[in-house]
Amino acid sequence: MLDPFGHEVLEDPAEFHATIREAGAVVHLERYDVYAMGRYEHVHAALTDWQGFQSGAGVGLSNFRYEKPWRPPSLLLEADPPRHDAPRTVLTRILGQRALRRLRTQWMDDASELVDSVLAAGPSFDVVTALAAAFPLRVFPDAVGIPRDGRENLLPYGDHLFNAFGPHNDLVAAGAPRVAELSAWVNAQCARDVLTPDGFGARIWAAADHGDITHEQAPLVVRSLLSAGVDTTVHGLAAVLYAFATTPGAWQRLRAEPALARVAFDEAVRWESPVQTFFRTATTDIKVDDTIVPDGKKILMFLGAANRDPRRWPDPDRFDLDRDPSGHVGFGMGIHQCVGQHVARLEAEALLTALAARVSDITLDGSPVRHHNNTLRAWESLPVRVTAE
Ligand code: OVV
Repeated sequence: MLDPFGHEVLEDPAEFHATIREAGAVVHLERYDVYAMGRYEHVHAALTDWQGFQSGAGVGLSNFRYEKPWRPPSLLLEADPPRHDAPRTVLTRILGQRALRRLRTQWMDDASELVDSVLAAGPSFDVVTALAAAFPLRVFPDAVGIPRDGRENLLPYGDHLFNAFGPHNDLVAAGAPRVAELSAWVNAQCARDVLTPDGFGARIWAAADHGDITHEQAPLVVRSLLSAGVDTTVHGLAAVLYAFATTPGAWQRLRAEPALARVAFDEAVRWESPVQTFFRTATTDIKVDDTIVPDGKKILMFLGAANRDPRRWPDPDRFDLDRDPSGHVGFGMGIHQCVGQHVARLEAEALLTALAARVSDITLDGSPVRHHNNTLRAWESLPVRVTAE
């Protein structure tokens, strides 16, 4: 069978995903001695069963029962209840919809300003660098409260982190030379005295003062924001812009009904699944259909395959603004479901709203180029041409 982390599959995983789904509810991948799931029903069930399918042994290929993690494990992503729960409760509050209301006006203005400056430079541009990367990098680090210096490290750090959930292939090797430098920079941004007094970071430290988490936990919770909050939103925004640039009629539909921006983003997260995979680890011998997954074995969850499972989604390969995408597993499912999803949706809403107000058409203007990553479905460049009003 093909390598799920090989360049052929990373370039276009559709066929491989279909093979995994057709092979059964769960299949053994000999190459890595792991199990794999690609059907919506079983991926959803496993993600919801945190007792049977744990995260505490790591959500990458590396099994923390036997291998030392490359960085101190995340207190959220790579932890199980009860240790997982206090940090999760803190971030749920800090990143919740109510807490984000104070950012909304500013982010809408920032998006308008960014779109204006991009359009001023001409109708053709790379939408990845000009918008999908530029917008999160403009608003998110400020919202966390880190200093300006060194922000160019955020995307390379995230790129390596998401590669590191996969096997030690060429992608991981290519990132290795900068790991120490990038990690040192990210870790330094988590200290209380470098964070602004009113951002997400400061609120995490305040939660420690309040006794909700310990002061030892606070910097690692800040690290989760810097780890999970940048590359994911960049490629989520790239996904929705790609969807609009390649789906006839979709942009006109959004222009007529700008309130569709949020559901469009969720449909793009389903359709493209910017986070393609995470692993779980069996906590006991677990029967899935007729197969026993032995205790301690890793299970590779194909979120991207589940999100296009024809057993669950009619015409799954179609980006469809008339579909209800809720229930997709692009943000995960269960107790680990993306705690930052409201931040991501607000970024998307701001950017799409600003763009829809000024642009009457968006089409591809050249060949898009994929960026290969062991976990992320990403774009290197997406040349577009727009009609500005
Ligand atoms: C969802 C996610 C991805 C990467 C890192 C983390 C979380 C983290 O908590 O560090």
